[in-house]
Amino acid sequence: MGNEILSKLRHSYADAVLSGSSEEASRIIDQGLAGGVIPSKIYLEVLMPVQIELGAKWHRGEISIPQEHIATQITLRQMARLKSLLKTRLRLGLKAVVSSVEGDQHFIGAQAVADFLSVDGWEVDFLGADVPTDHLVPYTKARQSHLVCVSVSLTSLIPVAEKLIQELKKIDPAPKILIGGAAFVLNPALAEKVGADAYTPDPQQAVVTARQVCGLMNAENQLGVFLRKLGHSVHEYRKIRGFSQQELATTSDLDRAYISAVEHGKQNISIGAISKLAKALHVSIEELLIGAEY
Ligand code: B12
Repeated sequence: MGNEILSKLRHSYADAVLSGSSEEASRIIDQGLAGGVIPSKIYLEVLMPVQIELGAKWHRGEISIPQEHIATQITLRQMARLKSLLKTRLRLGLKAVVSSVEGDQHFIGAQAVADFLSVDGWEVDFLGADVPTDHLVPYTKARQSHLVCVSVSLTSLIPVAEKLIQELKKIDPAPKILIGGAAFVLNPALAEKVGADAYTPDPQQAVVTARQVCGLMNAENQLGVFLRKLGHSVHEYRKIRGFSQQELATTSDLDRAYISAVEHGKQNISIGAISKLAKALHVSIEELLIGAEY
């Protein structure tokens, strides 16, 4: 039943964008949403395949360039709209650069990856199509990005992607590299050859793989990240309240050295101690913890 709805949506959405009707396209997406199809499913299983089919029609000479361009613009607006309906997760405190390789004009797939990473809590710089290697590398370095997602649609540009990855790996500390795009869809083994840390065929898998390659799924690392954020939160609230570490220690009945270790993210703090700190800082435990996530 779910597949039937999606298939109907794909057909009517394709007709709408091919006739150049933005209003009709919007109405069909509304229909899907009203029928209970979740926005990420419409994004990935309606907009993406229709975009690929549309482009294929253009490549086969079945539709004109203006028709393809209008349809693409309509879909880009719907992508933005559906993205805004997806609930953004807590921020991860990690940065990602998403870009098409130099010489590649295709950028819709990269846009989709950027959208899904952003919804998953990454701070994303989406650079779009055809970004020169000798600009992309210094940019990534200056931004201290943890991840670079490279989109390659043209097989002829695989050597360019390989060179780009070599240059990105020279950055200290080197970002993790995720690769994807039409050039690899038929031959995923090529992705390993270019030296990327991982390849995934679609944006939904990309967000999981991005977390894996950046070590976020590692329990010990997660605890370390959480403790650093909690320490930052305690530090911020202490400053707002105008307390010294000693004053906070006295009010919360904890040791000053303990407070210092908490603020530096070095203390595997107990819930009891979090409760004492929250009380002394006149915030709820939730506020202290939510503060820790941002
Ligand atoms: C539309 C289109 C164009 C448009 C692009 C406009 C635009 N705004 O992007 C225009 C007209 C510019 C174009 C031009 C050309 N194109 Co073209 N194009 C397409 C087409 C039909 C659709 C591309 C698209 O938008 N797909 C929609 C997105 C959503 O799909 P996607 O890019 O595959 O992305 C998905 C995944 O791959 C993944 N993904 C993408 N990037 C990344 C990155 C990461 C990190 C991850 C994890 C995942 C990921 O996520 C997406 C969603 O699932 C494809 C066919 C196809 N099957 O894709 C050909 C295609 C890519 N084009 C092709 C060719 C040959 C060309 C031209 C050389 C044609 C020509 N002779 O001029 C030029 C090259 C221009 C250039 N220098 O880049 C070939 C490439 C063949 C190859 N393997 O080398 C393809 C595959 C068509 C074909 N079967 O021959 N094209």
